[in-house]
Amino acid sequence: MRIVVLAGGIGGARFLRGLKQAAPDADVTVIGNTGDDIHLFGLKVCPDLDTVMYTLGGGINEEQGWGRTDESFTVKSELAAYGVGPEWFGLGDRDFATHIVRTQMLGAGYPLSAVTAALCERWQPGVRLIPMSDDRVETHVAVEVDGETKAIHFQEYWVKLRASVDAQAVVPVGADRAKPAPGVLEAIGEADVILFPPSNPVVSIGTILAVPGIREAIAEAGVPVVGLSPIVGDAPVRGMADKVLAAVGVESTAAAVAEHYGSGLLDGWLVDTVDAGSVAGVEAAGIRCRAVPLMMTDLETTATMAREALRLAEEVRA
Ligand code: FO1
Repeated sequence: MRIVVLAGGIGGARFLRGLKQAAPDADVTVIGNTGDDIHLFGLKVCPDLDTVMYTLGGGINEEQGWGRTDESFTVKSELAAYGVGPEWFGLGDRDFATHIVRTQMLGAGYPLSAVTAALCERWQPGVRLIPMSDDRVETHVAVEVDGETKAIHFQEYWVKLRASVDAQAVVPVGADRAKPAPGVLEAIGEADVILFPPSNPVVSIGTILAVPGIREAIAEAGVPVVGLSPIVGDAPVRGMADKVLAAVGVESTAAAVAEHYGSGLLDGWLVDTVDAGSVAGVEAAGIRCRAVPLMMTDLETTATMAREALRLAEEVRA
């Protein structure tokens, strides 16, 4: 079975680990979000691609869900000694190696998709990880600080400000001119099922869908598209998705996220059992809906979630 998964960072990566457990023989292609990418110290950092690669490759810092395990921060502290920041973005020594290799290959003319494939040679994530685009896309957030509205990089909003101020707007800069990376549209066209894991619907999955051609390819793929709600009991399971949902006028409920994606895109939607009351409303919106446990507390629980998503896809296909 060929499965295509649109993935952001931590939630998407954790789900993928369960999916691999649930469908070990499946051919999984992950279309990764690159809107979180940031250029620091002359290096290109791809947080969501790295979180998927490290998580599935066994190198992730498990409790953080980002960065490497057994990390040290000698380079970061030496940079700080030179007064070179930013201090607020924690790049570890092991992680620096990934960004150096990536930036070196990009400098040599390799596209991001080829660089990602090369990095995955080491990590063997067990899925094909393709960035949504080889073109530069960076999510910026409009915030009001000291009475003036300004656009800041998503990482500054997310990590430095901890999303403590309201986002007036969230803009994936460059998305409108970006092209799907080689293999993205082909993977969607050949998929037997397409999954939206519990990633951030705005800055992760929304950014991938903002690349012209991707949303259309999914809508026209003619195969079941099933999503899992990142919102449980009116609150994001992790992260601050509610902050960016508000910026696009979507309330922080499992049903609202389904309707935000729309029945033109989604055929099925899994909500957590605490949101069982919203099943009827989602079904009324033309999206098949089931309530199952959605807290990814351990590998087996996550595998069960993935099985439920695949089961719903078969129900939809029937
Ligand atoms: N998130 C934080 O909350 N604090 C950090 O210092 C931080 C550093 C960092 C370094 C590399 C990397 O790949 C990710 C990092 N993240 C950090 C997570 C990152 O902001 C998020 O993973 C995504 O951008 C959101 O999905």
